[in-house]
Amino acid sequence: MLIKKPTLIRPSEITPPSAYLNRRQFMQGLAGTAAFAASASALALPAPQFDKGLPVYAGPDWLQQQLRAGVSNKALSTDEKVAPYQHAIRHNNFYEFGTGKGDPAKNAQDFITDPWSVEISGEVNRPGTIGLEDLIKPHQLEERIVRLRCVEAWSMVLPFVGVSLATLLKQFEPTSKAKYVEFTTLNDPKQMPGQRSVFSSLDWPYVEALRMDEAMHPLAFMAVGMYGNALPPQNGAPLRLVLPWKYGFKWVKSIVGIRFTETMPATTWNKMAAQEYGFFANVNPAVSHPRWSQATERRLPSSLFRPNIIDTQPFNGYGDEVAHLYSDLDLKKWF
Ligand SMILES: Nc1nc2c(c(=O)[nH]1)N[C@H]1C(S)=C(S)[C@@H](COP(=O)(O)O)O[C@H]1N2
Ligand SMILES: [Mo]
Repeated sequence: MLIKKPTLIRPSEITPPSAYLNRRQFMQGLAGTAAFAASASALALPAPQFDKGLPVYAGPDWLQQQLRAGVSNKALSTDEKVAPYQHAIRHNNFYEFGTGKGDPAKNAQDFITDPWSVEISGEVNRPGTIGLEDLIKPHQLEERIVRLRCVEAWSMVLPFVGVSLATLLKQFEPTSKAKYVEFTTLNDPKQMPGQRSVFSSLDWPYVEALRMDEAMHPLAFMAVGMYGNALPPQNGAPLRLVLPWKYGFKWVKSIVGIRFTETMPATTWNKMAAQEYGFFANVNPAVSHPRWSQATERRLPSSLFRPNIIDTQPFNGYGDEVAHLYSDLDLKKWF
């Protein structure tokens, strides 16, 4: 059973990014960092600090204070080895900033994430626009170390900091008509080169959604931080979903809209290719993508000599927690 009573840890126990790097990775990181550090130094707000040559994102003052005041527990966390920080911030999917894995780290550094607000709408008693600080400040921050399994068959273990999604959503008082909740990424072609690209096959803004019972599940999480600090822009600053039992494409980044609906919303990847990307997108080794198997995954970091291929688990290994949500669904049909 993953669900334990949370305990508080002292701020001094928050793990700084450097502690996630072993010495060898640190040396490799430095060797490859000069060019990256140079490009990241011409920054808009918030300016990253550098921790052993890697950019660390402080975020706004209120968030930094909240992070230092203490982050709770390791409840719902895996004890697997966390990906080295430099991999987490340089291997990204964030098509708004380009389709290459290294594009977001290059193109998102000037992305303005403060001030930020989120519009709450639809089947809800308390709609309106709420500033990020007002959304997050009332809640105790929590660290969750989770597996991210991309539909492209790679995975990473990442340490997020944030708040349970249920806690955030309940305060808006969804009505009894709210059966789904939809999350929308910022639409800003001026800042997001991928949204200007004529080659883009995706419709903007990026939208994904959950059934209400999925959104209210204790594993569903809203992150504002990573590796003990604010979220880097390439990882979806300042606010992104963490849904450990679902393929990464459901983990919407840089959220500006939360809408409660009675009917199933149209979602970005499903609209692009419904036969390849289902609405539910639960990790499932038994249902292949039409163009590749989902039975195994490449756990990052990996290399030619150490490919690090592991078996993919149903619901990404979180079946004990979430399988009951889908007991009446044929998962081959509702993939
Ligand atoms: N807005 C937006 N959110 C997104 C994506 C995207 O392209 N745009 N890519 C998704 C995919 S496919 C994955 S695997 C994860 C990757 O998260 P990471 O870059 O923090 O590892 O973000 C998801 N969230
Ligand atoms: Mo993905």
